[in-house]
Amino acid sequence: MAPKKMAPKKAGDGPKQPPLIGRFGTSLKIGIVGLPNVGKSTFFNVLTKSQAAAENFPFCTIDPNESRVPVPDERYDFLCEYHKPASKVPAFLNVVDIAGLVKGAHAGQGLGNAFLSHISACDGIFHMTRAFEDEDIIHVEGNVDPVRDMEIIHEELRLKDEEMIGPIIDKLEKTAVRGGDKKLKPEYDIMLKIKSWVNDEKKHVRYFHDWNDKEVEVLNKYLFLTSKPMIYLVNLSEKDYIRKKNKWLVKIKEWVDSHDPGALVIPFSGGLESKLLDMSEEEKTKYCEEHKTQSVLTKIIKSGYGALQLEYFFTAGPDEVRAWTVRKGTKAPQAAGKIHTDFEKGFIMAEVMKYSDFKEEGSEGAVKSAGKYRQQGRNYTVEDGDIIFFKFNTPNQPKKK
Ligand SMILES: Nc1nc2c(ncn2[C@@H]2O[C@H](COP(=O)(O)OP(=O)(O)OP(=O)(O)O)[C@@H](O)[C@H]2O)c(=O)[nH]1
Ligand SMILES: [Mg+2]
Repeated sequence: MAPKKMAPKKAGDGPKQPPLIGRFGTSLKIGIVGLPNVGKSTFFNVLTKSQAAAENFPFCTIDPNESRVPVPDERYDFLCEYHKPASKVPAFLNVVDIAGLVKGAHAGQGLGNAFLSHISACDGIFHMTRAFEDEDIIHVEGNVDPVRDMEIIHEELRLKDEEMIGPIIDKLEKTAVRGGDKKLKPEYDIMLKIKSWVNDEKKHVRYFHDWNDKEVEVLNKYLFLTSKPMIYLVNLSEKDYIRKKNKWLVKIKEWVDSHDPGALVIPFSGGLESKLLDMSEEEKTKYCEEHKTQSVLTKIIKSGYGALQLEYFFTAGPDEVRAWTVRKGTKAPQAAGKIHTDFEKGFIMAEVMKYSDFKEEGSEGAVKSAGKYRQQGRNYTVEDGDIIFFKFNTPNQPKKK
């Protein structure tokens, strides 16, 4: 059967995505960054325990500071409910708990350089800031002021980049300007632009959304701290979280809008989330109804995953329901390659059902009769939530997956 040619569907007409700066690959991680004592470890523990307890996945704790958190997804739940498969594998977000950064960290204060190298190993940042008052919990800066705190963190990361940029330019100058290696001249010019942006304008790399492809290539080579996507988590007291009121919220939002346009700000309460975790499902529901509130963990996990520019497709059947993580914009053969390299090498076609069609029609057969089961070729760009069955050739026996 010849694969039908389909025009790839446009991936939504939403606001323009910032350029994809960062490591390639799909085993990316997001680090929790902030001043000491803002609630990072509390949040990390909540993340780790909540999901691990619910599904009992093995190997969720990678080391004491790193864990794989399953990404909650109704579509995945529905597919598991439908197929009742022997094996279930959701998508995971890798989260790293990083020790608190203090002012002067870029210059080595408070073990600063070690912390900064932990951030460097991450691909995205949950920037946690404290907006809860509690006299028993010491604040390194003496009082609660999340805007000042965000400035401290931003500045430490920027200064670290500044420190990196100098030697890169010196080295390029030696070879591309004074030396004979003219090939490196474009990189040198781009580095000058990055330098003027970061060192002179004192902005984060991420702030600028219009880096062109050549510039992104250079940025991907150096992976500056300020190019990593950030999501701002505002840790509120339970009371403030429930009443959705806190004197800092508007100021934080304004600050983020002017220093990191487009970034998400998510208010949450570490206190409430830990409390909910210790309750049974029933108690939790009752408590949330009584207080007209709900946990925001799902939103945080999904946003973190999205910030890394990851998405997943499903393979689903009675043996296994599984979410496969790919970079946004991945083509069908490369997506197949996530499952097995043979799938990519011998790629014939992808048979694709949209999740919404599956849900609506009620079965694979019904999707087929409705003409919504599509055969896609090599140029098909996989979309989040696609349910895919790959057909492929191998020199050996073709194996079904
Ligand atoms: N009142 C209140 N206390 C909190 C909240 N979240 C964390 N704490 C307390 O704040 C203290 C520090 O919390 P951690 O989660 O260890 O803070 P951290 O950001 O990991 O600190 P470092 O690892 O030292 O950078 C602990 O005593 C927590 O119990 C919260 O939402 N409300
Ligand atoms: Mg901690």
